[in-house]
Formats: sequence, structure tokens, C-alpha cells
Amino acid sequence: MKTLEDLTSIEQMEADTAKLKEIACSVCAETWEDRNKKQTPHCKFGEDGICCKNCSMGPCRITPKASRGICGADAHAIAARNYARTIAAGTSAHSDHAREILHILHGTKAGGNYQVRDDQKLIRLAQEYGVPTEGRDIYDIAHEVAEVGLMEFGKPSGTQRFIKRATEERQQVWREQGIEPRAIDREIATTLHMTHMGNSADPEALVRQGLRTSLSNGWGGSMLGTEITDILFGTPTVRTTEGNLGVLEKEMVNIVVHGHDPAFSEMVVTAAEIKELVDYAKTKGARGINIVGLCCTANEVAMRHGVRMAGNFLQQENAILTGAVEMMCVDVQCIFPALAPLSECFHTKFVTSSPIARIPGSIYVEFKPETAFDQAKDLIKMAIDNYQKRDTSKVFIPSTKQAAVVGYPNEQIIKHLDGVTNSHVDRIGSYRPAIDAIKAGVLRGAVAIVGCNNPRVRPDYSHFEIMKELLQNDVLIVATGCAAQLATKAGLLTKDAKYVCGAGLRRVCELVDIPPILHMGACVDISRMMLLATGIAKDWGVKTTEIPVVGCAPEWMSEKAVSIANYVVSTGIDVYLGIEPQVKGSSQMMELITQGTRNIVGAGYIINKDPHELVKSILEGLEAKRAALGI
Ligand code: SF4
Ligand code: MSK
Repeated sequence: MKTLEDLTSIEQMEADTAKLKEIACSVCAETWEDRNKKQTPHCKFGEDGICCKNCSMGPCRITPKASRGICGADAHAIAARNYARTIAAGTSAHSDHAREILHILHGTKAGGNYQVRDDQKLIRLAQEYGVPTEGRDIYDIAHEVAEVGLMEFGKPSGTQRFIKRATEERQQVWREQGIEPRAIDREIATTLHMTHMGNSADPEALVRQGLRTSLSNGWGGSMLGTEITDILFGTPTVRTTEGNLGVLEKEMVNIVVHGHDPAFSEMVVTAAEIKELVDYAKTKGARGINIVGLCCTANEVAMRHGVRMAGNFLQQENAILTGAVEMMCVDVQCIFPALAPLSECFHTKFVTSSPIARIPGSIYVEFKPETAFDQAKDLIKMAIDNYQKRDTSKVFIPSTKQAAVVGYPNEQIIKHLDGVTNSHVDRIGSYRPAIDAIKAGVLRGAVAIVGCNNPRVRPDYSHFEIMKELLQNDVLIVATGCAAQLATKAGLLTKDAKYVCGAGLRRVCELVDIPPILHMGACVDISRMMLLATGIAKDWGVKTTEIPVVGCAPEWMSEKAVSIANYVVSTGIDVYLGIEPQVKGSSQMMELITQGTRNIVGAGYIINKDPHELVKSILEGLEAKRAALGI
């Protein structure tokens, strides 16, 4: 039985960080806390989004005495252009990740480094795409599906194929509002074009294009990333793991995989199981090889292999500061360049692997699909050889860790709900049992808690407070990304965590045999959440705007998060933010993102830095939706 006292508190996490910070001082290493201090106060123009450097007449900044840039762009135009560019960058990151994964699928072959692991999902996607499957070799189907998927990036006409998965109502809204997403690269290019010097100065037009671009991510790139990753490495299933720095092992070769693209980490995880390498590690005096994850790569490998998670975004330096990491291998996104100089203070080998994320001071090993497995083996050997260089006098591994149950993609959620249908055939394979619980009031609704952590607020505190309060108020949580990792570190991803919930949610957890927070994956997997909300709306027979389901990103920081927030809003789901988007210098933009989008897509942002106030608004929002549905 778990009570609030059994959870790992933020204070405990901070105490571990403080000890690691002492080690940083002792080796004269700088961490994000030091750099954050030097960057505070932040540039007000940047914070408010009213600095433009889109041409070399600038930079232009809006001040009380200069209400327009040299070209005449005002605060609203500048803030809107910056905001739209942020969405384009976020969309490009998620979508380019998906493109890489599609190329891997295109290169799959029987017996190759990369193979098809989920045949059924591939066949379903092939059928959705109209790719013939009857009597064909699975790899011929995979290659054709990859080609169709790759065309989603640059096809000259038409809209994203996956939008057909949305409710009829959403498809109609997107069509009527002129924001149906076309080719992914086209939406990104159009946004950059619109924001080029001398083009759009109308905030509403830019916000609309931002919504459209984000849809090419959520219902395009990200959804492709998730689908193809499942096909290649298997659709995640429920499994147990552990989380926080305590998963590093004093007597083992510790290798941290960090980033987002599982094509690299999958190879490292698989190679680490080879007996020859495990035996080699033993010859060097280690008990074995311990692979752990950081950020979203951690989520990917935890959901498919049970690999343990060392922590989330702002914990990446802490892992190296333990002095017990032989190697940190990174792929793309959310990687601090600071890891290179930091790793030099220890014996840690810092390895970059992608041309997309080149970092000075790292060992660059460009990962190639054809040689991936051999490269992974070589890296593991390099890490093993590094084990004896560990300076044991510098090692401090906090003992803090918690058990976790992870791996709840939509298929697993449905499977668990099927277990409580009591043979009601009409309910099998649907979200109806969950809808019934919401209608009965046992559950008040569901919240998707997603996103990063961020020094602008006390790291992880908002996540933790919001999660606890929602659970106590009988709100089921689904989580991805670094938010899901906070839940892991806290101990909220165990079935025992039902004891911190209200009576209604506790009963649901017992009946369905689930933890009160369902780990749905990495940040690219928020596309799974869009399908979840869509499935609930379809099974309920109402609009996505009507269901008591909302999104919440209390500590977001990345451009990807802005793209995500926009596609969630475009899907008709309100998004509660704990960090203000950088548009405060424009009253029109503040109005547009909180109210204006409601006239376009029926949803918008609610922003509050205070986590308790934010929870209050979320609960009010859920209750208002319930009342509107008459429940
Ligand atoms: Fe200044 Fe206009 Fe150039 Fe922006 S586009 S830098 S506001 S002149
Ligand atoms: S890793 S985007 S800090 S969730 Fe996806 Fe975490 Fe945010 Fe990166």
C-alpha cells in the first residue's frame, strides 16, 4: 500500500541534486543552475516575443518609443511571426525524426539489423494506405508503406492521410477553416515563407497557419513516427521498470542512452545483451552492463524492453555528475551541448551519433542502418574499456529510485478495458467502460500531462503537485515525455499509487488493474493521445471539444511543445500551460492563443504559472464540460 509519504518528494530529488552539485563544484564543472543564474533576468524583448531579426535592417525591438520595426511591423506581427516560426521548428523536429524512421523501414530486410516486429500493425497501415498485402512478402509491403509514408512529407497535392482517422466533425472543422494539413514539408516551408520579411503581418493569419503546420505534425509526422516505430520495434506492452538516478549501478558498466530516436538506442540495448560483451565486461571487473535511458529515448526503450530510466531533461547533467557513467550515447533533440565539457571532468565518453545533433567535444560516430549493430557493439566495448578508468573517489550514485509500470499505448488501454466489460459484446474493443465511469462520475475526466521540465519554474514541482491533486480529485492521467518520467521518479506509475487517489479513481484502478497514471510513451507519442481522445469521442458519439479530457504542459520548454500544444488545441482539446508562450508583448496574440483559436477550432490555452491555480482551472474546465453534457 502506497501513501503520499511513500512517494519520492521533490525535496528528496532536490537533495540528491544538491549533493551532485557539490561534486560539480569540486571538479569545477558548470551546470544548468549556474548558467541559468547568469542568464537571469532574461531579455524582456525575447520573453515577450517582440524582437525581430528576420532581416538585416534589424534586429528591431518594440519599445514605448518605437512601436514598429523599420519595415513597419508592429508588436503583434513580430510576436505572431516568432510564434509561427517556433511551431514550424517544432514540427520539423518531430517530423524529421519520423522521416528517419521511415527510411529505416524502407531499408528493412529479413535477417537485417532492422526488421519488422509488428506485422499486424504493418498490414493494418498498408490497408489504410491502399497498399496491396495479399500474398506479398512482408518486406515488400514494408518498403511500399515506407514510400507512401515518405510521400506525406513532400507530395505536391492532397492532405495528410491520417486526418481521416479524426472524427467527421474535426475533419469538417479543419476543411471549413482552411487548415487541413497538406504535405509536412510544405506546411513548414509555407510558415517560414509567410514569416519572411515583407510577408504576413496579420496575427490571425499566422496563428491559422501555425495550427495547420502543427496538424501536419500531430496528424502527420508524429503519428507516422509512432506508427512506424511500433512496426519496427514492436508496439509497447505493459511492463515493469524503475526510475531515477538510483538505477545506475556501482559495480556495472553504465551506459546512458539519451535523446529521442530509438533506431540508435534499440541497437545499443540489443547489443548489450550479447554474452560475449557481458563476459568481456566481467573480465574488466564489472558485474555486467547496465543500459539506462534519459529523456524520451528512455521512454522508448522502457516501454519496449523494460530498460530503466535515469531521469528527465534537467537531470541529464546529474547522470554524468554521479561519476559512474562510462558512456553517454545521444541521438537527437533535448541534448545539452554542456554534456561535452562536463563529461571531460569525468571519465565519461560522450558519443554523438546523428548529423542532426553535432556537438563539439563529443566522440562522433555516425550511425548507419547497415552497420548499426556492429557500431553498437563497438561502442559498448569502448564503454567497457572505460570502466577501469572510473575514479571511484568521485562516484556518488543517489540511492533514490522508484518502481514503475509503463507501456500503455491505445492497444493496451483497450485490452485492459476489455477485461472489465463483463462480456458486453458491444463494449469489447472500445473505450466504453471508461466512458461509463466518466458518465457515472466515478471518474471526473482525464488529463494528458506532457512536456519537459524548465528552470523558469521549480523543476518537476508543478508536475508533481498537479498530478497529486488531479488524482485525489478522481481524474485519470495519461502521460508522456519528461512529465511521465517525473511520475516515474515520484513513484506514481505503480499500481500501489492508487492509494493516493480519490475513492472513484482508486476503484477504477483496482477494477481495470492499472496505475492511476498511464505511461503512453515519448513526446512523439502524443499522437497516441490524439487517437485516444478521438476514440473516446467516437465511442461516446460526441465531439472532441465536448469530452471531459484536456491537455496540460506545466513545465514545457521546447519548440516541439509549442507545435504539440497547437495540434492538441486543433484537435478540439483545451491545453493548460504552466509556462507562458513568448508572445506577451502582443495583446492581440495573447487574445488569439487563449480565446481566438476557440472561434477557429473550439479550444485554446489556459495559462497559469501557479500549479495549484492551474489545477483549479483544470477541474473547473472538466466540470464545465460534464455539465454541458448533462452529466
Ligand atoms: Fe525589423 Fe521588419 Fe526586418 Fe523584422 S522584418 S528586422 S521588424 S525591418
Ligand atoms: S524529452 S521535448 S524535454 S518532454 Fe522528449 Fe523531455 Fe520535452 Fe525533450
